[in-house]
Amino acid sequence: MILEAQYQQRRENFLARMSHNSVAVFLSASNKTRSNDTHYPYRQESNFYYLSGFKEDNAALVFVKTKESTQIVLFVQKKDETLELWNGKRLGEKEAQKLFRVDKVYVGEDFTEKLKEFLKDKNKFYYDFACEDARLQGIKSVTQKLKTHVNASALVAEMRLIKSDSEVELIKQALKITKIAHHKAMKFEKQGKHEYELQAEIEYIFKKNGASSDAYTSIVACGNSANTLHYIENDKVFEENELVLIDAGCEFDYYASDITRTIPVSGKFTEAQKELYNMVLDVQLHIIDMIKPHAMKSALQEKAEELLCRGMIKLGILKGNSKELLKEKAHKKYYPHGIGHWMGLDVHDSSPYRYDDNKEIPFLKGMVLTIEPGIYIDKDDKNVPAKYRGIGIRIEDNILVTSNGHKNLSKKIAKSIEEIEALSR
Ligand SMILES: [Mn+2]
Repeated sequence: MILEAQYQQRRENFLARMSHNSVAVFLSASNKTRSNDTHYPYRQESNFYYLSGFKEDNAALVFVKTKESTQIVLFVQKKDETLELWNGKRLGEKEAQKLFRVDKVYVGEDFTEKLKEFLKDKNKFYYDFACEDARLQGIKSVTQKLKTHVNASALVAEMRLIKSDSEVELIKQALKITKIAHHKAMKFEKQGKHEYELQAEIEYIFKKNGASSDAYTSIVACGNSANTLHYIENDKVFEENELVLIDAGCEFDYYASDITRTIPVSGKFTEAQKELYNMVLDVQLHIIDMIKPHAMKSALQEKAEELLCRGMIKLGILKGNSKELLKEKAHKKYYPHGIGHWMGLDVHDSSPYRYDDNKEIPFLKGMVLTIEPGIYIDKDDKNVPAKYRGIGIRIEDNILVTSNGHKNLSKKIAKSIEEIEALSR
C-alpha cells in the first residue's frame, strides 16, 4: 500500500519541476463504453494515479504555480444518490478534502470555470499531449493563448523511473501471485487440452489471489504459435512434444508483473528443445548479471544480440562468422525484439530511455525492468536444422536495480530445465 504522504511528496516533486506562472492539468481516465450502457472495467490513468492515488473517474488534479504561491487542487465527482446506486459510492468533495493533502477540493462541475480562473495571466500549460478528454476542449479557448505547452506526462514518466520501496513491494506482491500461476501452468495436465484452458487456470489464480486483473493479455502459445510474438488467440490444442510459451503476469493494486516461461506440454523437454532452451537461458542469466547502477540498457541489448548470435551459430541455425552476421543483423530473423523494458504502474512503463539531450539514461537504484531474450524458429524455415523448427522460446524475469547490483524479483519462479521438469510431474 502506498500512503498519502508519498503521493503528497510526488506532487511536491512535480510542482518543483514546473516553471513559475504555469498551470498543469492531469485528468482521470475516461470510462470506456463497450456497447450501449455497458462499460469496460475502469482503471485509473497511470500518471494521474501516480500523483493522486485517487481511483474514481471524472476527476482532475491541477497544479498552479506563480512566483508568490503554489496551489494543488483536486476535482472529484459530486455525491449523487441515484448514480451511486447504479455505479458505486463516490467519495465526494468533503471526504476527499479530509483524505487528500491538497490545498483545495472542488467538484468536477466547477472544472472549466476554475481552470479559466487559474490560467489567467499564465504563460505555460502542462498537460498530457495524448489526452483526448473533452474537458481539455472546454478550456481550449484559454489554453491556446498560452505561449508554451509542455507534455506533462513525459515529466511524470521520468519521475516514475525510480521506484520507492512501497512500489517495489507491490511489484513483489504481483509476482508472488504470478509465481503461483506459472507453477500451476507447469503442473497442469496439458495433453489434449486447449491453450485457453491453461489461460483460464492462470487467470483464475490471478483473480483468486486478489490481483486486480492481468497486467496485459496473456499469451499461451504452443508449438509454432509461439513464433507470433503477440499471439493472443490461445485457441489451439496442445500437441505432445511441443513447448508452450506462456507470457502472463498479473496486476496487483495497480502494479504490474511481466513473466514469460516456456515449458514442455509433456512435462519433459526433448534433446533439441533442451539445446535451444539452455542457450537462451544462458544468455538471460549473463544479461541479468550485467545489471548494476550506471550500466546501460543499450550495452545489454548489444551483448544479448552477440551471445544469441553466437549461440545460433553453435547450434547450426546461422552459418558464418559472428562479426559479419551481427553486422548484417542476420540474428534479428530469430530474435527480433528488445532485451527488456521498464515496468511499474504499466507493464511497459512509459518512462523514457534517453534524456532530452538524447543521452542514454543509465540504470539507477530503484529502477525495475524486464530481461527477456528469446528465439523464434518458424516451422517452415528450411535454413534451420529440422529438429529446431516450430519452436519459440522466451524467458523473462523482472529485475530491480539495487545500490550495488540487482535483485531478480522473480527468481523463485521455476526456470531451469530441472526445476520445470520437477514441477511438471
Ligand atoms: Mn515483457
